[in-house]
Amino acid sequence: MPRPSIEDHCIMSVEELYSQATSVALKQHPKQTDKEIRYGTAGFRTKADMLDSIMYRMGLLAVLRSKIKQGASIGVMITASHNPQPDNGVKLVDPQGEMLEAAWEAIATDLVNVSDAELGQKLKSIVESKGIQWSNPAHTVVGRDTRPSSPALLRAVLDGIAALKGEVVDLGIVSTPIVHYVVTCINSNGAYGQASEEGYYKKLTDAFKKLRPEPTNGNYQPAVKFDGANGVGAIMMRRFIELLGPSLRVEMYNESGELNHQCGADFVKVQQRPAEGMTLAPHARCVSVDGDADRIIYFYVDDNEKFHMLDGDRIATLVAGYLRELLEASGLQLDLGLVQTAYANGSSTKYITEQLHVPVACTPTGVKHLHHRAVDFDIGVYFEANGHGTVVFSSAAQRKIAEAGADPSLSESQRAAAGRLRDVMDVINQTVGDAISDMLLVETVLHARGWSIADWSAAYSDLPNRQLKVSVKDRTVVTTTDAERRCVTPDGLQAEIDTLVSKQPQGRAFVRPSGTEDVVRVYAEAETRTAADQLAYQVAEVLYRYAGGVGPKPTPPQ
Ligand code: G16
Repeated sequence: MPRPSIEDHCIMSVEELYSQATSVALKQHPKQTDKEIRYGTAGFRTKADMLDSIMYRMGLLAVLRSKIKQGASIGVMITASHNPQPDNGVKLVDPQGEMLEAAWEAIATDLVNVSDAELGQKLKSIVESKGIQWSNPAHTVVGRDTRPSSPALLRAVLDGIAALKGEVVDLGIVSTPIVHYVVTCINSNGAYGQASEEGYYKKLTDAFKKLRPEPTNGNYQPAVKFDGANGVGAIMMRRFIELLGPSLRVEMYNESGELNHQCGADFVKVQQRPAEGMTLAPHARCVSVDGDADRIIYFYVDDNEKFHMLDGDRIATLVAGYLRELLEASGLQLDLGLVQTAYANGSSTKYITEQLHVPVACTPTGVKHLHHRAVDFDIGVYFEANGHGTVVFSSAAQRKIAEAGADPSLSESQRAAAGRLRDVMDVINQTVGDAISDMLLVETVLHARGWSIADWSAAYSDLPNRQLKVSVKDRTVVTTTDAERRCVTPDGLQAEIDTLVSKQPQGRAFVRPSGTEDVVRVYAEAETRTAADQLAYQVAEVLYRYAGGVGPKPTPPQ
């Protein structure tokens, strides 16, 4: 539909806009199903052909969200990230680049589930109950991943924004972190950086190159093999390669096949093997990103072709250890903490607390939860084991770091450490987990330490672990507590899991419903590979029985 003009805005009353929103829904974006859909771990996600009306309504909601934030820009990202290519999804980004506020997730769920005929009434009730000032402007920033379904879904989002007369900046095909970055830049009037895709590339690469005038150091070699998951990460990396020049040589793989198919960060993490389509070489650093480039996993094969994975836990420990050293060297008294989820390998948590002496917090899955907890620290490092995470610095910490870099009362080495901390901050996309920013951060730390990937891997040994998925009739029958480490329902399931776990040395296992796929996830770790695989299978088997499994039953490990 045509974009609104200023005249339209003045002429149409609020009531007319509600009825226009309803009529566009009925004529162009009718509701496709009565099955309830919820705003999950990372927005709405399902098969792409079920999403048109949801996209339209999220366009409407983005306008209301911007109005309640006095016209601040709100991001809309069309992506299903790690999910298979036929899926798609949408998530909203709040003004400071953070995920949508939890209370509005419920509003979003309500809005997409009402009938078309009730849509105008629902919009009215949101506006009235939230006290939204209709006269406020509304600005949105929209991006999409490379899925074939994304252009049509974008049109639905734009129709939703237009129906309520919102303004839109369409970034085209970009990663999720770029949408978060641009939203933050616009709303900070440029204080966070230049509000464009090009501004993003430049900020990260300038900071990265500044931190390593010489590309080599000790065992560190400036070369990586990059698995782009056949998605937007590969497109972005091409631009990074031009700007990085010799400071980091990047060999590209998986640029244009089926998205996330046998490659990408989720495949490598869950399957515990290299992405397909890559030419491996002993000890070469390989990185895999996911479908919207907000997660990253490192891996390599050794001289015996044995696969080694360095996941989000490893990145978190590497980064937290380095930041702690810089803090000590600069004499800055800042509170550093690390946030993980139940998926964090038991060895990583032990290493962080016992060797690094950095406090650890645990939250439910979903970067929104980790981010929320991380901002309680002056410097909060948060990572999910699946490679999703970043570092956040409080405003006070940023100010103290900047001041220390120029404080004449400090020694030269203290000032240098504070200056380095300030430059490291610029490589980090603090707004959200960002695969490429995280990669540049890891490369910065490895370079500073003069480490090869094997040196990094030697810090501690992961407990063998296994993740499985179980399909059940209704995954909401599984509910959890204690940061998803224990399940509450179905009755009796946790007691069975406890019994199974108690039989395995260093055993740990949990189950939780996925917020992005129609499955219940199982995680198990134990002292040996065989024990971890066996425990995961046994837990999947009891889950299948207690939670109404459908389709093929879990099969014992070979
Ligand atoms: C999303 C979330 C992550 C979460 C992942 C899996 O990642 O942003 O925080 O770990 O889903 O969630 P679940 O286990 O609930 O399906 P992505 O990369 O797919 O957006």
